[in-house]
Amino acid sequence: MPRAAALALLLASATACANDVPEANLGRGLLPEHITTQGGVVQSLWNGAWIAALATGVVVIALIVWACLFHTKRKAKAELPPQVRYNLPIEMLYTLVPLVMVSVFFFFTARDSEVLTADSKNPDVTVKVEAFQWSWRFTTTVQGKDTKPVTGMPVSDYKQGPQLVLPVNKKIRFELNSDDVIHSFWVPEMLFKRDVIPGIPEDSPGRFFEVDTLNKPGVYAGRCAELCGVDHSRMLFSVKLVPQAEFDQYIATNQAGSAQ
Ligand SMILES: [Cu+2]
Repeated sequence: MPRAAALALLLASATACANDVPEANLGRGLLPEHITTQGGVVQSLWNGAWIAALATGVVVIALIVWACLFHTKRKAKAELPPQVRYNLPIEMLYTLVPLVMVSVFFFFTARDSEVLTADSKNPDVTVKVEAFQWSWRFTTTVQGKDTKPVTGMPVSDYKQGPQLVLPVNKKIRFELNSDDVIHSFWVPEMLFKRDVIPGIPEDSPGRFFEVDTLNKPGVYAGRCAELCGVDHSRMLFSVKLVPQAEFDQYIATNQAGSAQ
């Protein structure tokens, strides 16, 4: 039964794809559970933005309903109601209120952007991320010592992609490099992604970002989030968060050779 076999294969591959989609619950505004301190900042900004947007929606809908119910043309009177023009208080109100709203959004966005792009200059672990068509190469540096680079190839399951091992409760710096086209480094559970753009200067803020990992050991899927060619969707990788002792052991057994 080739059709049944094909169907079984299709179902198997469908489930294989589904397992790298993080669980998104309504309580977190459909975002996955974050694994970095910075992810927590994004989560609060997201929640706040939704609360503000929903509150605005409630006020606007209430005003529309109020106008419909209490300000309709009376049947008995055929003429137009008094026409009001140049109502200064009203015009002030609908100029100032949106200005205040945009300013509030801007304030919180600017404040959080500062946190998300902060440069501590003394991370515990530095990861050189090299994006290429179509996978990733990760080189981890701890206390000035490099580990052997982990190089991947295009895969259809993130567990078969290159794996980046990182310790929990540590400050990690990602340095982004690309020699071909624009890619985007994205671990959904970090609630953050950053384009990897070829040719921008070494010390440019666009070349790196830092995260503080939380105590949430596990294996998390990562992907390229910028359409970069035919195998873009197969640029999958994983991040494995491990306790410090396990990380130390990983570093000890994967030390780059002295020839480097
Ligand atoms: Cu890519």
